Amino acid sequence: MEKLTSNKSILNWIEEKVDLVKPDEIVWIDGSQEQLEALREQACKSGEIKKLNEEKLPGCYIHRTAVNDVARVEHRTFICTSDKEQAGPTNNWMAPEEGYDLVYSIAKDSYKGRTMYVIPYSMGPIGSPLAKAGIELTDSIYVVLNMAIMTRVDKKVLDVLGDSDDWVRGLHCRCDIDEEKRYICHFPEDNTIISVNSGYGGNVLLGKKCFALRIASYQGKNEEWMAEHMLILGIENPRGEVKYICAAFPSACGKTNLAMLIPPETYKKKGYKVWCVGDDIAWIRKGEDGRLYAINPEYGFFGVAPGTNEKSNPNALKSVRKNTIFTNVVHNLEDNTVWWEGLDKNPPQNAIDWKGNKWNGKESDVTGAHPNSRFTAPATNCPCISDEFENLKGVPISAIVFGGRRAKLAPLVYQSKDWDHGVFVGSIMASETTAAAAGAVGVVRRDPMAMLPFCGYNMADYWQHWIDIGKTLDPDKAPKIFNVNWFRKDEDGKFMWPGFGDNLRVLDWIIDRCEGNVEAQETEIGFLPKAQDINIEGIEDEVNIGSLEKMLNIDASLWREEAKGIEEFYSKFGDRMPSALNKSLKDLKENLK
Ligand code: OXD
Ligand code: MN
Repeated sequence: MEKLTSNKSILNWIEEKVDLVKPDEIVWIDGSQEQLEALREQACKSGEIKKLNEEKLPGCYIHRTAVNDVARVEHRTFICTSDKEQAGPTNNWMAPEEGYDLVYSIAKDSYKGRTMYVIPYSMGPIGSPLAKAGIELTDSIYVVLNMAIMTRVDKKVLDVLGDSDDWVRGLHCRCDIDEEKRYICHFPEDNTIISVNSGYGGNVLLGKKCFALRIASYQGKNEEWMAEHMLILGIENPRGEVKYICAAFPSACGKTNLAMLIPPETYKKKGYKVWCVGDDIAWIRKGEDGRLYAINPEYGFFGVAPGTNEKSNPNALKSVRKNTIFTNVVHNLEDNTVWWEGLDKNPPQNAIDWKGNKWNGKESDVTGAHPNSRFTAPATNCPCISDEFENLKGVPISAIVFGGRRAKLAPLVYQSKDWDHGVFVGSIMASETTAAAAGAVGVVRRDPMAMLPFCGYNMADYWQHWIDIGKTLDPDKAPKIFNVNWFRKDEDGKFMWPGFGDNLRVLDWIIDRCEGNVEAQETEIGFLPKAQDINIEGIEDEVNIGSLEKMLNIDASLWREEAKGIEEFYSKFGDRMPSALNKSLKDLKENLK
């Protein structure tokens, strides 16, 4: 087949990999609908995917992964840098030579009898100065079809790249889906990712976590930009002005829901709108005017299906009605559609569960969909996708928001004192575990900037990079940094804040702070709202000034305990800890005395 480029660095690299894995055939993916349609047909014939009801779910397909291959495998994910310290205490490390030897020995000859698909793709709008190119080699049509939704797969990527060798190399080999030989290895010094023995999204859609976070965070450090695990949303006020917020949350905190939030009635009536630019990843860089600009490097949503419903996220439901791939959800045989726990109260009676077994929703005592079952949907399907989604310059960021799930500790919202203190607030992010994850409930897990599994280098150096970026910004133009906690509980263990669309009320205060429109009170941990400044019009039966005051209360003894936990966490990083963060911790302890 015709090669789509004459770029030597690409052709040489592919030739080397062909020699290694020995495919029967090589197919270049040009991103055309005809080619993708032919691949869908082929995958339907082989049973890799199944076509769903064309009337109800046009262009949609369902796929099941192997039962041992349903999530990212952090314990088998490696950062392979020459110096172990570069990967830091929070990453698994291997020396590059050892990493290559290991994955190459597994990948060797593994494409025999198979086809190699060459996928040229762009993370970010093609031609944007913030975008980056990648090539993924894969032996899975499922990966090709998902990449074509999640990234911009197009021959144009190669035309724009020309002869440059600034592109990320990705090799994916399904091999035998052997858990014991599953490795996701990153070689940041060579812009390379190699993934073997998996067919599950986060391990094999190499543009997403592997490139757009792990490799990109490393690139960003060297090129003065930032790759962050953040949603991007725009809030339009009744005057038609839109302010953009980037927000980072650990898993199980409703990030995709927040990214597509529907304003409460009172806000809607006044003319407020919320626009989604991205639900998972933001690439952020200083623009010519000195402000920080963000793009969403992705082109689709790879969202968790269970729990997605008309109340939690109506816009996500609308996004998955066409041209979507569902993975590990229930296949409803009654009308050839899909279902998952938490969609509605009507589980199908005649269905196939995520493991491929017959399943009857009323009688089965096992869940039908895997808790980490997913939809892969084009971002442009989303009813509230921002007009700026394809803007080559990105959107200017007014605020950065960090969050976590804390029953008693963190107030509903607080603002950091300045940029460096904001970096501290991000670095101490933590979440209490829920029943959704294996292990004990309520255990505090530190997840700085929600980047713990995604930072491609030493986390202490990453914090220093944040501080260094701050130094390049005029304080008037730097985004203000906040922390939110939607999950504060009362004495009876009940959530005090209604959450979902009502979270806009908190974002509203945040934007007011950014605009200098509202006063705040200075406390031990930062600036807090006065209870009366959070707009509760329309939810007075759920929230009142008294309960708001409780949600904004700071329990100094709990915070003193927290400071100990932070100190312990920081101690893992030794002398690499940025002095600005040590200082913020010292100040916090002083304030709490
Ligand atoms: C994701 C994750 O899949 O953060 O987005 O795990
Ligand atoms: Mn994520």
